[in-house]
Amino acid sequence: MSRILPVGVAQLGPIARNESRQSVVERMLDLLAQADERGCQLLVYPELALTTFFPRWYIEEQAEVDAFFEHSMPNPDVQPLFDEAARRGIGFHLGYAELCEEDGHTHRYNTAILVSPAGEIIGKYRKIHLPGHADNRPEKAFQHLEKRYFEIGTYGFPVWRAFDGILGMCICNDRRWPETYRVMGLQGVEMVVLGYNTPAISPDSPEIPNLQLFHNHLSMQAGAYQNGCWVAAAAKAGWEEGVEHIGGSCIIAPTGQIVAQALTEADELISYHCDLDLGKHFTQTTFNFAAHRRIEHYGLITERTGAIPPAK
Ligand code: CDV
Repeated sequence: MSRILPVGVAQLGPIARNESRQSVVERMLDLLAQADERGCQLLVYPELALTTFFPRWYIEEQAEVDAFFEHSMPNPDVQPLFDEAARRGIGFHLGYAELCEEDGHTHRYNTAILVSPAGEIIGKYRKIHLPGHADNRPEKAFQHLEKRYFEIGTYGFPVWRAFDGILGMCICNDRRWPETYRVMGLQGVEMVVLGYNTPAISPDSPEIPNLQLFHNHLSMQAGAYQNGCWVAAAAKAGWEEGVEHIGGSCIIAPTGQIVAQALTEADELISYHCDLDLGKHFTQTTFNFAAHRRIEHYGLITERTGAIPPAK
């Protein structure tokens, strides 16, 4: 019996600093209704989907920063999304800024959750590869202060049995690291869902212009192919508070091919009926890990963080 999972990716256009969560949730509900029309059972929303991408600003006042965080999930602003998705029987992935009390301390994470078609939180992931810097760099056209506002995720890269398959999550910059996919691949992941906010030009890592979209897809296509899994990725796109973000939201097959891709930099739904068994073609042949991996030669990957070239 084939396992076809109809998946939607809900790209969001820009969210202004003063746009309310209620307004954003309305936009998300509209995309949810479109996903329902297409028969989707799972809908993927972007990273930090409920607010503008606030890490671009150095903000002194902690209370002002905390206003961008969700203090519980679901909460009254997001409850309509949980209710409507459950009413329609659609599960979803949602990225948001999480503020929580654990071990008697306040913690802040860049978080994503996977919600079942019945509206229950199945899994939570906290971003591990936090890009940018923690110090104020006012000379930059805009900043990237994830290292200031978030702690490193605490869960590793777990996977969950859900949607009749094995699903995992990562967030934005995580998608550029092969380790992200491989750790999930070693748990038999069949689909990785993720959201991203990627500036078209980043002042911290200026690239040759026009390559951001290419590198976005290159990383995810490689991760999908090398681990025999699907990748469903939702961008927050377009000009947000003076910064242009790439779109390019996509669904990638275990073949490494992009099977659906957003055309705009606005709110847009893409979808595809994903055969969760397709990855077996790779995980039972070229990428049969048990047969072919040589872990006795991979020690440096966990022993060493930065590259150390041989002495001259
Ligand atoms: N939100 C992100 O993690 N963005 C990074 C940018 C800063 C390079 C990304 O990898 O897309």
